[in-house]
Amino acid sequence: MQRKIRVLVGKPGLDGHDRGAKVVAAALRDAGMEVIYTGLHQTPDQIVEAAIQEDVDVVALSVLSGAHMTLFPEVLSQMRDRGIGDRLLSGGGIIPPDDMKTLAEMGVGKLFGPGSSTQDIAQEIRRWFKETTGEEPFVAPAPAMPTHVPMEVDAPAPRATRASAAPKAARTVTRKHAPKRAAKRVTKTATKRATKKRTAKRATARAGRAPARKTARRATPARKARTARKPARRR
Ligand code: B12
Repeated sequence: MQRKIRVLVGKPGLDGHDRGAKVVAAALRDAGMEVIYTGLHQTPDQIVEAAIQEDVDVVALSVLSGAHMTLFPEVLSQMRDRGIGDRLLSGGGIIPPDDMKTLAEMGVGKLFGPGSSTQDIAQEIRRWFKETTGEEPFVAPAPAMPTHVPMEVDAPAPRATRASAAPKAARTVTRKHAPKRAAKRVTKTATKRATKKRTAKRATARAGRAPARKTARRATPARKARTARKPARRR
């Protein structure tokens, strides 16, 4: 019968880089393993205690702080002292190849650096499990293909005239944004018009004339008299 491999993902020390640990923990869970994540800032003692309590097959540490040459040997030593030295101690993080070699000679399993494939990590854990226990590990079936196409969410809003030509999914997503865009366009045009008017007014004011009027003034008798009294402009 197939059994789920139990893995404890631990973050020892003051290292706050937890992205890698979370990515690996999620990937191993998706691959069909039982994963326990300790969370940040655990001591080697706490990690080994949790490994015993949870009866895990694998203790996997994530170390990006540079303290791997202290933390891995410490956890390994405690695992041996407390009767779980037959389990796999593995992990990853910022660990130079030379240090990986030294740790392997001490008895630490394969370690994974930045850019490692999570499939390779899962495969290595399964390989170790099969080889050590002789049991067949449970492997989760491959996930189904996604049914939605997220690309369409960012598709530009179709023009009103071309709306019917746009693919259906894109139309549904963008329609709710269309009024906003239209409002923006209106505001833009109004602002442009107002700026144009203001510029024209300033230009005429600078030239010393009154701004041109759209409608001609009615020639009232009083106005006629005023115009007649005005002296002719000198050149
Ligand atoms: C993102 C990042 C941060 C983020 C962390 C966000 C977070 N919540 O994780 C922030 C901005 C907070 C940060 C802060 C710091 N950072 Co930083 N950071 C990085 C950066 C750019 C990427 C790390 C990352 O998330 N990668 C993506 C994940 C998915 O990849 P990963 O962690 O490497 O994991 C993969 C493998 O390593 C491995 N793996 C990792 N864990 C595990 C666990 C198991 C069980 C297994 C099997 C495999 C495995 O498999 C993973 C998948 O491929 C690296 C540079 C780099 N290119 O790696 C620097 C880096 C890690 N940071 C560094 C430093 C120095 C710091 C600071 C000390 C800077 C400072 N002076 O403040 C602080 C420390 C903060 C702290 N409290 O610890 C140094 C570490 C140097 C070292 N150890 O020798 C690095 C290498 C940058 C550099 N080149 O100098 N950092």
